[in-house]
Amino acid sequence: MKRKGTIILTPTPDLEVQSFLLDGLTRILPGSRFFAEEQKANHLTDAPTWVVDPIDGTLNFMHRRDASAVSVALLYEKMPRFAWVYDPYRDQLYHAEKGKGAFCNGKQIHVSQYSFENALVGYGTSPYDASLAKKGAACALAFLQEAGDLRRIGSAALDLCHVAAGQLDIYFELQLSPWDYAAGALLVQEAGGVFSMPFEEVLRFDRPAGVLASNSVCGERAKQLLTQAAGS
Ligand code: LIP
Repeated sequence: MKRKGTIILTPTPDLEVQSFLLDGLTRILPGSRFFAEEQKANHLTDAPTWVVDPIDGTLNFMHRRDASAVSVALLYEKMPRFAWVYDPYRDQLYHAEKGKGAFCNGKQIHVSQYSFENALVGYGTSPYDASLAKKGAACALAFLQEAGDLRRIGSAALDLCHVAAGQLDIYFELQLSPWDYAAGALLVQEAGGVFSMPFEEVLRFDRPAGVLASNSVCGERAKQLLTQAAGS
C-alpha cells in the first residue's frame, strides 16, 4: 500500500490486475517467482522472476487520465530477458527480448537521433518521496534550461516506451521502484538506447534507484547534467 498525504494509493483494480497476472504468469512458467508492486515481501534471486507493475501511473488511473500501463518483465539471474508494457488507452503492446530488438504492436522501434540541445525530456517527480521534490525540480529546471523541452506523463513505464520508440529523447527520475522500470529498461536497450543508474555502481533491479534513459546521442551530456543538478 502506498500513501501520499491521506490518499491511499492502492486502488482495488491494482490488486485485481496483479492477481490476474500472477495467476496467468504462474501457469506460463510454473515455479517462477514474483517481484510485484502490490506484494508485501519481494526478494530478487537468480531464479526466473516476473517483475510486475499491475497499473503503472496509479495517480493518472485514479483521476481518469489516459496515461497508465501494465508493465511486466521476466528476469533471469537478476537481469531483464523479456519485457512487455501494454498501453490500454492506445491498444499498444511494447515488447522486447534480450538481443532480439524492441517492438510496438509487432513493428520494430528505435530510439531517436536528436541532439541534446533539441531533446524532448521526460521526467518523473518521485511523488511518493517528498524529500526528493526540490532536488527533482532542480533537475527538471536544469534540463529545461539546457535541452529542448520537458514532458511529465506520470507513468515511468510509458515514458521508457516512448524513449524506445523515439518519441522522447531522454527520461529521468531520481527514485523509481524496479516494477516501474524493469521492462522499460530492456525496451530502451533493445531499441538502441542507453539505460543507466547514475547514482548506483551497477544496474540493479532489486530495489528502488534513480534512473536515466536516453537515445544514443544524448546519453553522456544527460548523465553529466543530471548528476550535477542532483548535487552528487
Ligand atoms: C509511478 C511511476 C511514475 C512516478 C511515480 C510512480 P505507480 O508508478 O510510473 O513515473 O513518478 O512515482 O512510481 O506508483 O503509479 O505505479
